[in-house]
Amino acid sequence: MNERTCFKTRQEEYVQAVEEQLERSLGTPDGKRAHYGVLIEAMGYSLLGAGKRLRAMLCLEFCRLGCGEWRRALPFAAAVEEIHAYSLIHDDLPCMDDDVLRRGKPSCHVRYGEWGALLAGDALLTLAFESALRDCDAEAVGAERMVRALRLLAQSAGCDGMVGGQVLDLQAEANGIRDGELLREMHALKTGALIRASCGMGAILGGMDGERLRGALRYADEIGLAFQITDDILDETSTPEEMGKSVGKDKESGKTTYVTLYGISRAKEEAEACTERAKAVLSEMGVPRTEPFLYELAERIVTRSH
Ligand code: GRG
Repeated sequence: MNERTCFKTRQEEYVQAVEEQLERSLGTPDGKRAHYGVLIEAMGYSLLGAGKRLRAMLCLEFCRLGCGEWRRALPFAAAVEEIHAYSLIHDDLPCMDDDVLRRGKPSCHVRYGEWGALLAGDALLTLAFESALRDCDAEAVGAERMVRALRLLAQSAGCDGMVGGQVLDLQAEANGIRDGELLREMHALKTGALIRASCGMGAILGGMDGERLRGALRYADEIGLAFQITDDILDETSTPEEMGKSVGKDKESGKTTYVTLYGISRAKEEAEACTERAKAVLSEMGVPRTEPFLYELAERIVTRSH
């Protein structure tokens, strides 16, 4: 098997397992939710069967590298995808980015109305913690690791992470960011924090500590930045059909991005430099080339078309 086939096989295995876990976590075994079924429908609409599952794959792969038992991390990988789905629903609301297209279909509020989308997002955020605690194999994982993993997730999703980054973004839109450092800080929080939590949780659940855990977090920071720079480039160069969401909005609204600050070719160079640094971190951590998944994932983040 060559590296490409190897990657695809593992990717498919991870994505399928995550989809199944997400369906389980939304499930209604006792049927008690019938009277508010529309809420569950809206949550499923935005959560299931779509998205690249990048964050989940990072969590599973770091756990596998740590202990070989990637299925242990499944409830946590699903949790990070649930939080990611909530953030996309809320980000699309008229009071935020006001977007009508997400993952190739009408945004949640277009389909279920504003309060439906707001509550579906709220419920996904809380479901993340409920389902991770409910579905995790506490004996195999160990209480201490569970707590450390979920603490990292909560910190990364909240005011010192994704939500804080969203606030910086909205303020920047009003005031206009002109500074590369501030742009970097905003993205490290808004997009980077959940990617950091994904890698960090996987590493913790897989038993990594000290230098190896720090390595997982450094890898996350590099690919997180590469991911965001690439998103800015694709916003200029791609189409709504390819991306499954509106494009060109940054330019239209005069928003400062890596592309407006540095131009496309320097932005590309910067994203590629992040990828190289991410791969160097893996080498330092002792991840052998015979385990190519995370090396290849880092590359795919900058060569992706959506
Ligand atoms: C509303 C609290 C709150 C936060 C919103 C993540 C976010 C913060 C907003 C999304 C805005 C955006 C498009 C950011 C660019 C990077 C990004 C998160 C893209 C979407 O992630 P992908 O490409 O999506 O991994 P899929 O659909 O593949 O899961």
